[in-house]
Amino acid sequence: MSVLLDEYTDAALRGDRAGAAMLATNFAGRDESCLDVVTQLLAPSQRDVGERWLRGECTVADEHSATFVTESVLSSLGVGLEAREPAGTVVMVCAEGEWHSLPARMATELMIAGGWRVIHLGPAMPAGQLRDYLADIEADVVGVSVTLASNLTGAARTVRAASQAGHAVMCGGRAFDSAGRRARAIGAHGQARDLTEPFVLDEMLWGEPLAVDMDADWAHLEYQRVEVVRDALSWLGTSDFADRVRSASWFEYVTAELGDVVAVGAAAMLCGDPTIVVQHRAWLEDRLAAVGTPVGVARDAFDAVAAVVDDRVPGASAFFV
Ligand code: B12
Repeated sequence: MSVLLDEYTDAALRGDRAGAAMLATNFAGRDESCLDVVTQLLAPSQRDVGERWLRGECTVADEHSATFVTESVLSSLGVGLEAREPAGTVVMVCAEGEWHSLPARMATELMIAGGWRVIHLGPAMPAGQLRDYLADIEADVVGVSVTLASNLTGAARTVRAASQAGHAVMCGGRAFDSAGRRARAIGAHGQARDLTEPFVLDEMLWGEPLAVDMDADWAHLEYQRVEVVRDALSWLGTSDFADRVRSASWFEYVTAELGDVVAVGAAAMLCGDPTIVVQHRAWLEDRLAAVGTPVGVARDAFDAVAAVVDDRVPGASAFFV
């Protein structure tokens, strides 16, 4: 299997759609539901692409290329297999700010394979527009996909919009923890378990959702993200950081990374889950090491935010240590 997976991933990365499609078709064989080909080939392949990018072995352009190929393969497998009498209707959407749409696409195909009708709304849907749309829609559940933990705050707005429109909300995606702590904290009614088995909605819902305070410190921090990044940059300017990060492109990069650090901090505050920051820091260190960034940049970024953030949101620094 791992040979086939490598062959498929290599084909996807070089944009060889025909080659990848052939490998997927061979793999699918008589599995008309496409469940296995998604969970055992396409999803692992995309995760592998992510690991290769993380190690600096492929570029963002390669990621886009692989995504195009795998999206094409996914469509060719699923179209025409919709149930005549669906088990129910799911509206699938990516959280506000979430541009990773392929995970939601895969989940959609898996649910369709399980006999559900799915209305798929795609990436980064603004919460207000979603609420208006859902007000006129009949569905059994709204599925919200979140890949980056930094988008959990946007997801809280998405979940609220769907709830206000009268729908139950089920979350899914790699931003969530297996215990469901983060999904509960953003006000969801439930969280998807593994989709390797047919989708059974009742098993994924857990009753009354939590009321989320949308005007709490996490929201204040999120709204002041630009200001916190600016303060952090001037704090870094007073250290020897500027000497170590010499070129303008590094400066741009650090600015973007600082924005992400603030965003994961806001997500950690929202969910009451410091592991969000810990995981992001470990990931950032791995990525910086792989691309040869000056040692200590990740530590500097966290130290800078921790040093300045309390001036804007008192007590927030506790989430950045
Ligand atoms: C392709 C890709 C991209 C594409 C996205 C294209 C697209 N249309 O989706 C592009 C190039 C745009 C991209 C951009 C970025 N990406 Co990216 N990306 C990926 C990659 C390689 C694959 C994503 C994918 O297709 N996953 C498909 C499957 C594997 O996802 P899954 O979450 O397991 O989904 C399954 C279940 O969770 C479930 N599910 C998912 N959602 C839902 C919802 C419901 C309701 C239900 C029931 C189930 C369900 O069903 C799915 C199928 O089983 C991932 C690696 C990874 N491990 O996912 C990185 C990854 C997510 N990206 C990453 C990063 C850092 C980025 C960038 C910040 C930098 C970059 N690489 O360019 C930008 C940010 C863009 C932005 N502004 O948001 C990191 C995130 C790390 C972190 N800190 O969390 C990852 C993990 C790569 C890595 N290993 O470091 N990316």
